[in-house]
Amino acid sequence: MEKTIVVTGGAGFIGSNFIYYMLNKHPYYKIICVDCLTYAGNLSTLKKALENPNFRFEKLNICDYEGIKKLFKEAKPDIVVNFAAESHVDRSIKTPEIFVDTNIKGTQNLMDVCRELEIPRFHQVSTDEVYGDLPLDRPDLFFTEKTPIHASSPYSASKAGADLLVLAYHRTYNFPATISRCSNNYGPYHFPEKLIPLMIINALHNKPLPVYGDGLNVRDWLYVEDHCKAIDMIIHDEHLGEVYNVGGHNEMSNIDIVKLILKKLKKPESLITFVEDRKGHDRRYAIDPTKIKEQLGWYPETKFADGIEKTIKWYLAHEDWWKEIISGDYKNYYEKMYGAK
Ligand code: TDX
Repeated sequence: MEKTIVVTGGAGFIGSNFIYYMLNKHPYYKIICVDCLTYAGNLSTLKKALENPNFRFEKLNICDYEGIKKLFKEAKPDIVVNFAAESHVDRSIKTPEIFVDTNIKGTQNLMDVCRELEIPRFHQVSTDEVYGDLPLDRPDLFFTEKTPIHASSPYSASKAGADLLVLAYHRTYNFPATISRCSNNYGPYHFPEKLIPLMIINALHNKPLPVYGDGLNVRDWLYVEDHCKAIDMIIHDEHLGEVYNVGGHNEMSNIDIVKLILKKLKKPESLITFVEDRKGHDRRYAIDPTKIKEQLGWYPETKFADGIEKTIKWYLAHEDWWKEIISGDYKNYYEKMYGAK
């Protein structure tokens, strides 16, 4: 059956991957991308999608009530998937207010328009960071959907705030929403301020690889396409008010990831530079994905060894994409963040 899906934040990393996934998986669906193209949104990411007659792009901020309402009234989406967010922890430490505006108020605004126009389905893309972190010496502990919210950074607090609003809207107004909380993603179109693309690009330029603190912090990595598959399954399932953790049990320390990237690119480990730690740096994230596996039959398809190989190849083949980015705002940002370290 034909459906219209609005994807907010679709010019960003996970949103754009989701658009390509959906256009391919559901050739009869209409996909509308809403994105205000901040520094992290790049329209060239959607170049191929723009050639597809089932795809349309709208430059709009999710905080713009009138603009969103006008679009939703005209397009009558069946589902709204909210990826739009400020997502970089380090930026949130420097400028928290924009995280509150976009991540919390933007989500509220979208939900209010959806309620008013009785849009049948809303999905909030959240993060495992809302659970805070786990100790390194307790490998037996994982985040489940019942783990208390315990955010560490302004970024994760803003995502947690949005999650609480979504659940409150569901309870109070019977708002037809679901939430997914995924572990760290990697893959094509990952913005070069995040660990994996930053390290690949620095290594290619023989520049120092800045590892925060002791490099022993652990993240649970999932290939972005597996995350897209999980969201596709959730939005096609009729259970509402549910939270699903998404992760592939692939925990790795930052330093091991960095060493692996250097090995794959045949670059020396002497490029590794330990720098001042991130403030409030979460030690370990680890997702228990039992619920989504058992209830929806989701499982991750890409093993980390294959996913990282594909990702590195993608960055090697798409220099144009990331060179354009690092010559712009990103460069100023980079100097501000790392210049003094
Ligand atoms: O230069 C760096 N050096 C470094 O050691 C950068 C950019 C990061 N790191 C470390 C910090 C983290 O321990 O690497 C780890 C990963 O860092 P990020 O890529 O910034 O991701 P993280 O902070 O784990 O948050 C990510 O996962 C959850 C995403 O950026 C979030 O948007 C998502 O919600």
